[in-house]
Amino acid sequence: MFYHVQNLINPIIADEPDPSAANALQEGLGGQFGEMRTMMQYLFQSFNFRGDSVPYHDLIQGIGIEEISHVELITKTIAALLDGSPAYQGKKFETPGKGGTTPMNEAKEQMNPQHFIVGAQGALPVDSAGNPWSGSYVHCNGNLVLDLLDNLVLESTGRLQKCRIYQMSSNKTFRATVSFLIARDEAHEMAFGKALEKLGVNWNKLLPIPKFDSSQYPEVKKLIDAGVNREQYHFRLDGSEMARIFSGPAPANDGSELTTLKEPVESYTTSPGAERPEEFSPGLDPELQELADALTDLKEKAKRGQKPSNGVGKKSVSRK
Ligand code: MN3
Repeated sequence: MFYHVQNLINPIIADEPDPSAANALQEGLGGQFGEMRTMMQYLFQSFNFRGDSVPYHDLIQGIGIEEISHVELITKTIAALLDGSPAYQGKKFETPGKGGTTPMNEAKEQMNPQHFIVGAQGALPVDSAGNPWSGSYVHCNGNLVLDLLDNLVLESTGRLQKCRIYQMSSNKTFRATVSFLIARDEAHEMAFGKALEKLGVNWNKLLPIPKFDSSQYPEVKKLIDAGVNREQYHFRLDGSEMARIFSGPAPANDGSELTTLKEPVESYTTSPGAERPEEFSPGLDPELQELADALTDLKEKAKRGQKPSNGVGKKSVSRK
């Protein structure tokens, strides 16, 4: 079973809305090599795991759990890039719409109008061409060696695609998330590479693990310098054997070392999106809002000048 903390694994940096960048990022979420696949692939492999090779199980499942946080991060990043974009009057979208009879005029010009018609300015479980995510992307072969090889290809291809996506926009919201995911993909390449190394693969004599030098991207370099691409979290409260694999020299053969940690050193607060009246979202009229507020102690405590408690979901129905 699983628990969660209502924090993000990496901060979302504020910048202007950029719906085209949001759409490019959909490939990293719902594409064939995106975060939804890595999450489902590693979770299915760990849930179907056979035999008693606990360190391999713990490695695959620990990474699978991290991938849930990546799906969360990239989803919220896409939403942040979309949020408010139809009414945005900054330098990129100087078109009519704001305050007129067509407040969502800009939406129909975007790469994927479903972001506005279906998703209320939020992320969708689709790729950058709008194809729905498919369970057939998930490879769970029931064979440890084959699964590890498949996972290494998945992480390498995912990182390659994100290195391409990085170059599509200089938007800070976009680049912060893409850069973090690039650094973490590299850690996961090391994890599956190391697991295969423990089963006898000698990367020096076989093939190098694919190298796409992302250290040329300043945001990625900062993370690499901090060692983010050489650590892995196991998230297991009852003791993990992941460190029996993820430790010692990295299979990149660059002199770096791998470190297993219980969880990421830092996590970052997140807040729900603003209301979007043009999307009828969340769509609570005053009567319904009152009922929703009755479930929270926010307004009551605000009246009494007390700090509201930190309950998850409470903020989402509050109005100032
Ligand atoms: Mn990932």
